[in-house]
Amino acid sequence: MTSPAQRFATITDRLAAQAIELPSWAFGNSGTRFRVFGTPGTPRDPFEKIADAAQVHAHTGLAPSVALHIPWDKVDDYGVLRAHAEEHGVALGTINSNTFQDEEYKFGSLAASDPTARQRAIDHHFDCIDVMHATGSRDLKIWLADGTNYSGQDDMRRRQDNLAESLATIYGRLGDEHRLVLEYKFFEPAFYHTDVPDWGTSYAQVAALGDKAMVCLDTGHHAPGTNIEFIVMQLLRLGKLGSFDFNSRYYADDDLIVGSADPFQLFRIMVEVVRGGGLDADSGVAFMLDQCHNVEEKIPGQIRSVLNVQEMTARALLIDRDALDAAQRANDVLGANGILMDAFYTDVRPMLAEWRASRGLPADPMAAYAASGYYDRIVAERVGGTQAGWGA
Ligand code: AOS
Ligand code: ZN
Ligand code: ZN
Repeated sequence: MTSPAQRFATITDRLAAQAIELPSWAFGNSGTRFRVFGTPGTPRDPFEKIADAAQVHAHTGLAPSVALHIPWDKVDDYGVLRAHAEEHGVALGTINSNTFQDEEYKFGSLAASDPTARQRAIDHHFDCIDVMHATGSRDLKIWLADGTNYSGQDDMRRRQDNLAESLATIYGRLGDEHRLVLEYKFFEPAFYHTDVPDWGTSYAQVAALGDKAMVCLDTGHHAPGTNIEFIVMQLLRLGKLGSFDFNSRYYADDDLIVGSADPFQLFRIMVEVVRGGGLDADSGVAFMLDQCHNVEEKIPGQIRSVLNVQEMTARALLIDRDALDAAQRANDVLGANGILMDAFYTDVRPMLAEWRASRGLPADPMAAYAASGYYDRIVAERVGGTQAGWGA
């Protein structure tokens, strides 16, 4: 029987390879439909958002890239933004499109019945692909607000066909090095039907496109009680899990700190990621956060999230796989469950702290950030921060 510390020593190589992408919009002000609260020191432009994201990476070694959202992160020269990111020790990552804020998209975008709205949305994605060439990004992430509020409002079948055609047009424009990831969400802003409501629809749409099209799984986009880890397993099994949008929820699409509402669910998801090879270098799975920090400080909010992902990854890696496999094959119900729970209940925090310090990182990234003086500096320097985007 090996000790937890001995077992931990066997997983550090895999932990060292972990990379979690941060969303630029997490650093801007955000809120609910009731109120957007301002936060002192909020970035005023994409350059400052990237500088803040780089703080998360500097303190954790876990977040080497930043996802952009177009047009919230629109700049004149993306080459300059890319160089700025590199100077700060991070890369530009996924490009998120936006077809939900313009008047023209009132009745939908890529799935809309109106050909003018569809063409506008396709053209926007062409612009995003141009941005990807300049930023060196691999992934174009598409989340659609398309849907209807009332039965009979529009023809669901026609909209699905429109969507397939629009996506094929965008797919044809991708560079060889690019991928398209299609995110699903079961409701909101549409309340009767959504054009990409579930992983099956996303899978059907991307499977029709080709190898460079994958599914994006946002952990907050499922009905309560959904077994998300089953979906993770299935998409990995099918070779179509392109990316995660990690966040946490109690009710709907709450976009809270990852693992805050249900750390055990995050553990179960990471168990299936490990089981399905999603952590392997060649898996291609992008681990992104999709969060908004409404009342809490944003940089520590992101630090807490990436640490939570790291912690649950470590626990998932600690599972005694051989013993679990033997127990499962023997139909040892409680034995198998006990092996999983032993890993979940292993407190890896002291081991992670020690390991971080051994790599020249702060043992306690939250405390190190708080002591760094960065927050006071940005509060003094920045006045009039921008909003993350909703309603902007
Ligand atoms: C929306 O609910 C989705 O989660 C998208 O990923 C969206 O583009 C992102 O939250 C940025 O606002
Ligand atoms: Zn998302
Ligand atoms: Zn969402």
